[in-house]
Amino acid sequence: MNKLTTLLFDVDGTLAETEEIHRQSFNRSFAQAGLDWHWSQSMYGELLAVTGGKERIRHYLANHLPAFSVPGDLDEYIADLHAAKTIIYTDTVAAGNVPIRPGVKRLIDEARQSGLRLGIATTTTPANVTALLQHNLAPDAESWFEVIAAGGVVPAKKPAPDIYHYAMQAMHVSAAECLAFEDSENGLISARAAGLQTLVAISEYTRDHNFDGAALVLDQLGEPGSPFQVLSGDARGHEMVTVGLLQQLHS
Ligand code: XBP
Ligand code: MG
Repeated sequence: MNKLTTLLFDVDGTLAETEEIHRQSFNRSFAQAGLDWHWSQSMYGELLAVTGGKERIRHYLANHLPAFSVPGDLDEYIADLHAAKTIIYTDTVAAGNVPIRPGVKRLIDEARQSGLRLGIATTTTPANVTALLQHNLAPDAESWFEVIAAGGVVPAKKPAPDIYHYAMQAMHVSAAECLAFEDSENGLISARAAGLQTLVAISEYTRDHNFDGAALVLDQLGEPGSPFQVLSGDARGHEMVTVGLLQQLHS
């Protein structure tokens, strides 16, 4: 029986409720570019089915604005818009007002103290991860993670398993000794396809996602005095996600 040695974390929706900040950053970048595009929360909830900001803009153009004539090269146009969005996003997050989700810091501290190894596997742009970790978790938080696998380092984004394979290869670990943390259906599919047992904590934009195959589905990771709610699976009598619960889940 493989011992649990490694925890792999998604970022958006898992470490913090960042998708709403992404949505607002997209809209501000559109306005900045003189475009009258606007992604409402319900529209954004639908567009989240496409992972990756550039891919999401491309999908929006193809499916919602087929008549829009792009000035010049489409790839360049999307990349420029996305680069502007990323600056707006990282500036917003670097202000340090993005609360890390309940239980995340507590669990990461406990995991580090108990010698578990940590990695990140996310679709979002690396600069976004740096801004979130440094300004909202701890100035040295990036160093807590042996690998930060993010964005375009792999050919295919979630729900493809590539980013999780990349993270495990970089850490020289097998899926059997890992446990993944996700918030979305695409993320769960990606982790499962990489052979990973996965704990889901639903987020603002993923309440109605399908989480079949998750080891445990919760509303949050829980804090002392603020127990999690089990949405599916067996939490073995625990009220917050601890290393002890993870080891029980893993075995
Ligand atoms: C979620 C995503 C990302 C973000 C936007 O990432 O799909 O694309 O929505 O970030 P995660 P970018 O895997 O962490 O849940 O614009 O940088 O792509
Ligand atoms: Mg996510």
